[in-house]
Amino acid sequence: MITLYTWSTPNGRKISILLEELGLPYEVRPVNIGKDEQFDPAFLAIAPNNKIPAIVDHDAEGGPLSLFESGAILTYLADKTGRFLAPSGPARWRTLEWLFWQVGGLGPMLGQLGYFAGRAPEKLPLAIGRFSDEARRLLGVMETRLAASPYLGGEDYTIADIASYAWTLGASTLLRKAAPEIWGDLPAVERWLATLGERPAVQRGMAVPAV
Ligand SMILES: N[C@@H](CCC(=O)N[C@@H](CS)C(=O)NCC(=O)O)C(=O)O
Repeated sequence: MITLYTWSTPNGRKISILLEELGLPYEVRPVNIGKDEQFDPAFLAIAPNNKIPAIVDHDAEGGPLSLFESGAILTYLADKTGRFLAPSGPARWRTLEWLFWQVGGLGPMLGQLGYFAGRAPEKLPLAIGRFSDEARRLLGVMETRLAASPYLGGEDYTIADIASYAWTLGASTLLRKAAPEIWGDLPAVERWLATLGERPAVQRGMAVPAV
């Protein structure tokens, strides 16, 4: 059994989508970050960076294993099951480069844009301009990649796609409303979003946590 600590955000949904794809049994522990539950000492013992997602795999080799950081969790679950990440060779590294691109680039830039263009009490044009330029650039990089291959890692659907789905969907809807300039001509990204959005496991994972 796996315990998933999560909330209704794109980073949390990466893990629920993968768990649904894998069909692994898991229980959900919602961590309401709007109520500062991420600072609860019991959660910090598992996730010292006070951010969701985190997991505990109670059946890990050698005893229960806790993990935080979505990229580490996705890689761990993919390796544990032998699915959605090649075990070796170029296909593995293509997937991991796009996974790291998402975790270090797309996610943080869209997250900052969401704050400055949406939730911030004061609208700062310099910050909004900086992060919308980066968002537009990153979506353009994604468009170039997906115009050349069906999935981010190449021919197959992998954890790189799973990591990017909820963030890109958010960029195409809520963020695009707040900062329309980020969404240019992106037909390959739109095709990819539609393909992933049709997967039942993606739909189920996007509904976690049920709060
Ligand atoms: N690099 C982390 C980012 C996780 C993250 O930013 N989580 C947000 C929700 S999407 C969070 O828990 N924020 C709470 C806080 O910052 O206190 C990962 O990929 O797991």
